[in-house]
Amino acid sequence: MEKGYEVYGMYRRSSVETFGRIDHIKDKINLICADLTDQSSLNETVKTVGPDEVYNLAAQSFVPASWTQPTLTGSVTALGVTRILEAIRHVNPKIKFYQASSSEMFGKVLETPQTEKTPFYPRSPYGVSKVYAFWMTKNYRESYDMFCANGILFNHESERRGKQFVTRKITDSVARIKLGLQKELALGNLDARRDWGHARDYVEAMWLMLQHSKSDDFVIATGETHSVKEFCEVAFDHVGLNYEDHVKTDPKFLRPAEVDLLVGDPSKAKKDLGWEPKIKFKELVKIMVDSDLEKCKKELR
Ligand code: F7E
Repeated sequence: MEKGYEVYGMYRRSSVETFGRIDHIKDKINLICADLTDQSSLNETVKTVGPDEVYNLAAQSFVPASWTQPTLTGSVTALGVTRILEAIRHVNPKIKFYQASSSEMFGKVLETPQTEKTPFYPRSPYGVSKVYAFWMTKNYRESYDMFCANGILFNHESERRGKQFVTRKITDSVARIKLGLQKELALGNLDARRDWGHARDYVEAMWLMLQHSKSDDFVIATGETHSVKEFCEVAFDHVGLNYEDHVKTDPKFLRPAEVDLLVGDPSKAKKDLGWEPKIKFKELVKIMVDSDLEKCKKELR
């Protein structure tokens, strides 16, 4: 919206509305009800809106849920992308398409750092679905001469992240523990390492990809890797607490297969798009903890 776009958002029907995170802008955007598992609703949406650019950020995106609901994950996260591509191809193949590809495609990494040339080795039904969607996006680019870009985005977080994901789970708990609302935080694998950046920076990269002279694939990352344990250290330390006094591990949060280490090399995005991340690890953690402290204080008031 800041860039002057007329924005349309697609949402799934549910018996209870879940627009909490867009309440402040709901009146300024257009919302259309459709579903990635329903081809005709996608065709109608593309026809009705007549967009110049489509950004597909939709998915069943929680990795643990992809083992308990593997075929649903495949239908939404993998085949859903083919359905959007088909809708675009039939309605207007000139529409530019962005696919949210993921660092989870690298899984059990075959080289470090990971680049656009690193082979994929997904480690979950979610990762496998994203690999399928990546290749369909690339194939529509090559087969139909469509503008289809893949952003291979490493973990991107923010104050608005869902509380199931490890970063927000930690920062929300840090705030609650600091304010006396909670005592302990139970986590799974503290040694997993991720390349964590801020979503605000990464969304700018998505837009830049669609303004580029040709569609391509780009790794979007900070180039730094940190463990879940380090995330805890920095987050608890920010409010004057020691994580070792509060964090415990619970096997319930371990995964059937883990992605141990991710770190991306964003050189190509820097060279071709002039993109660089502005917010680094420690700042990201502090932004998230401060925001959760504010939210909890408001709740208490
Ligand atoms: O886990 C470990 C867990 O769930 C990060 C999605 O946006 O980024 C995200 O996928 C790490 C894993 O994100 C807990 O085992 C330890 O190693 O925050 P996460 P993710 O699986 O990396 C990628 C790029 C996407 O594409 C995905 O859609 O943290 N971990 N203890 C834990 N994780 C969770 N969730 N909860 C724990 O208690």
